[in-house]
Amino acid sequence: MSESSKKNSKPNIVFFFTDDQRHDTIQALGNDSIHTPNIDRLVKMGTTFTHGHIPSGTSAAVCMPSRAMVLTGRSLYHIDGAGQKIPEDHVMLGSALRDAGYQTFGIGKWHNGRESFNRGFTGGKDIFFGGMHDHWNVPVHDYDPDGFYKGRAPYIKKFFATNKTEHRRYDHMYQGVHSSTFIARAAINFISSHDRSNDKSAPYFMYISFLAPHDPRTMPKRFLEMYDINDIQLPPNFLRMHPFDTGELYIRDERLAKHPRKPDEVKQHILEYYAMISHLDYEIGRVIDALEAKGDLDNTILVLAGDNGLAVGQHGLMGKQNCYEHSNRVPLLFAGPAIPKNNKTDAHAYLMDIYPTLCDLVGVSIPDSVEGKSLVPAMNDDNEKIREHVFYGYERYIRSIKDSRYKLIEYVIKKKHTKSQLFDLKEDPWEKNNLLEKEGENLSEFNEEKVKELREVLCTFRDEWDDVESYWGKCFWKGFCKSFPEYSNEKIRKIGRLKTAKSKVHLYRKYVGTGKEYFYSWLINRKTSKNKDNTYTIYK
Ligand SMILES: [Ca+2]
Repeated sequence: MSESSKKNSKPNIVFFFTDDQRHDTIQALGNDSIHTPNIDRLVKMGTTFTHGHIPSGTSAAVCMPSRAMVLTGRSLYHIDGAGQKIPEDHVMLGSALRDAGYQTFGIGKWHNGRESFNRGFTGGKDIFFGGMHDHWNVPVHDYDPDGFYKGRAPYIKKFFATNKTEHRRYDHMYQGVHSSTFIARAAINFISSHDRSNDKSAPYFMYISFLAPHDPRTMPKRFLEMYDINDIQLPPNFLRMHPFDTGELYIRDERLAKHPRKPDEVKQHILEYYAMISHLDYEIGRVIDALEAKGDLDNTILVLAGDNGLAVGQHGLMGKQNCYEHSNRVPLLFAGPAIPKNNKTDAHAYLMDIYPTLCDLVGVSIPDSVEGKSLVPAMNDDNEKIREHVFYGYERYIRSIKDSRYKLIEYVIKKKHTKSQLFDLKEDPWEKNNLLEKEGENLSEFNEEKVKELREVLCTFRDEWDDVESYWGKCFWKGFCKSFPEYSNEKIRKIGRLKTAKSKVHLYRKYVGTGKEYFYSWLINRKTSKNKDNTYTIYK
């Protein structure tokens, strides 16, 4: 067999990556209120990881570290900063597949720095560099083989406040075409033009990164009309206000609905969220149909994953800046050759496992820089749980750990440990009853032991994942160990004042949503000094 025909025998890979889609927004997985016939089809075609997770995130823009973990297969504190860019020694999924003979093609949202895009992809279309946008006017780029993406075009950023036309970096825009539609269209065009019968033509890895269902929640009207507000139920853990400070109660996402939350307003948000997912589902269906029409479906591995969850009214929250299950569990499913059909597993998966899983499935060696684990053993064996515990860390405020049944969440606000929550997820999957609160000072022996056990495991993750090496970890663990010195170690005792970094974080938070936040969040991990004119000198 010649080298080229050997390469050609590998299956294609099509990766659907959705933005802010919670794990339970798929009808085939038990949500009767939502219409997702095409994702349901994927569920039947393959194996669903009902417990796919992100380990929360180091930025309020949780998407950014989450995507960096997917693209590099690395854990939360081993990506660069909060994932604003991807260093060259973190071999990206696209690069690994490209080196193994794949044609790699990227479409849609890219949240991890312009310079890394071409390291992963040999081609692409309609690339959006950024976090979120009005879905009907998305500034996008054609693929630039030189990787500069220099195109500039007129853009009115503040259309309420000024008639001034600015310029920003993009080269075209499909006014009035929804992001999910033009992203699916680019994928379909790629599929129909790709010819694998040609000897020079390789199998492809297509990364289809949607901007939906991230807000602003808009979609073609017919998808909105699928839903009746009277059929929408409030979640069982709906609260008008979150009962205590999480550190992020008033961040942008939390201001999408009024405080205190009103049931009718929350129901409307849920309806629009579902309608947007139904539209996304329709567009995913068009791509699957195109694969089928081309005769590629039987020789293609399909992946669907969401980059983070979303509260939408649960626990009195709207966003994803917390460590509850709704914000950190995501859809994760695989279909294709050698993947068991109509199969579900509750193995503890992270999104960083997708990378080694795909390598494993197509026989490509996993680069040393990858930390995730192949999920293939769990596809074929119900007893294989991949990992015993799942760790979550949100910014500098929250750390959490769960085993197959219990979950502990710890909060450090304003440098002090303020709260512990222990949930029995088997009896209380909606995380409503804090077992520690119910008992007050008189903890049952079991719960006392459980907290102790989970704290020990949390500290193991802290040390193995190098949480304390990050600015966020320094803040959290310094505060936590002030209350619980028994969990301190040499590194934590050595942490000095975090004053300089704090002022940078303050600036970061001040600029959230303006585009400058990425600069400040990048700055946080750099050794800098502040000058008199409020600029920074950066030493490395
Ligand atoms: Ca997201």
